[in-house]
Amino acid sequence: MHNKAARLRKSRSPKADPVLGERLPPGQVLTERFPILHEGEVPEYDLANWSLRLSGTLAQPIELRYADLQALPQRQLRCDIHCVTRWSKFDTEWSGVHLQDLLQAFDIQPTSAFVMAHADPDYQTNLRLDDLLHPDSLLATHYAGQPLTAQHGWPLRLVVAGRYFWKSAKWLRGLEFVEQEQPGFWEQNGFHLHADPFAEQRFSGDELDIAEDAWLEKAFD
Ligand SMILES: Nc1nc2c(c(=O)[nH]1)N[C@H]1C(S)=C(S)[C@@H](COP(=O)(O)O)O[C@H]1N2
Ligand SMILES: [Mo]
Repeated sequence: MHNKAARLRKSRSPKADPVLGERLPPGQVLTERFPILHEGEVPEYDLANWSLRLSGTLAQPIELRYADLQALPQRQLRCDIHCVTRWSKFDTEWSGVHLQDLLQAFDIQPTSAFVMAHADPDYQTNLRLDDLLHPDSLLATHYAGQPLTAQHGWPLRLVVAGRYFWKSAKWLRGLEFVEQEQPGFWEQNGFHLHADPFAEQRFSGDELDIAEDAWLEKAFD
């Protein structure tokens, strides 16, 4: 059913761009547009009923409301994003909350090294806690100065700029702190557990090959 990894493997890798050099990870193509990619339908929310649940290896689970996030320091992040289907976009501008600020404000001390991000509709992705605490990661509520659009993850999404963009779960609903790393949705379907774009960690196997234009068939802003 989810043979995306198998399909992407089959195609050629674009050549490195001599001008963009080190900034564009190997095998990526730059786009000015903002592709929209996800499985399933865009969820609809009433913020009155929305919450973000932190659970797992914590002293106790906690449910945060949107207002709790708004009360935290609002941080900016300017970063490049890289999708495993080969598009990259430079200088994206997000704002929202750093996990570190959130943990501090609620006196949460995780005792385990991994996190499963839980998102709607039925989407999970595994991360290292260190990846989420990285300065290039954010719990984002805004893009380019505006609240996220529904399609890009309103009201809350992860941005984990140092990993392929499937790790940046849209419609984030929970962070589960776990002792053992478990594969999330795409990680169970042939994609790499850690997804470093500069190391070209696309697949859980070893070969790399993704159609350079497959992403152009998708929706854009
Ligand atoms: N909840 C959820 N988040 C998701 C996905 C998804 O299917 N569901 N797809 C991921 C993938 S593969 C990509 S490339 C990015 C796309 O984000 P964008 O639509 O804002 O470009 O969202 C990621 N986050
Ligand atoms: Mo993606």
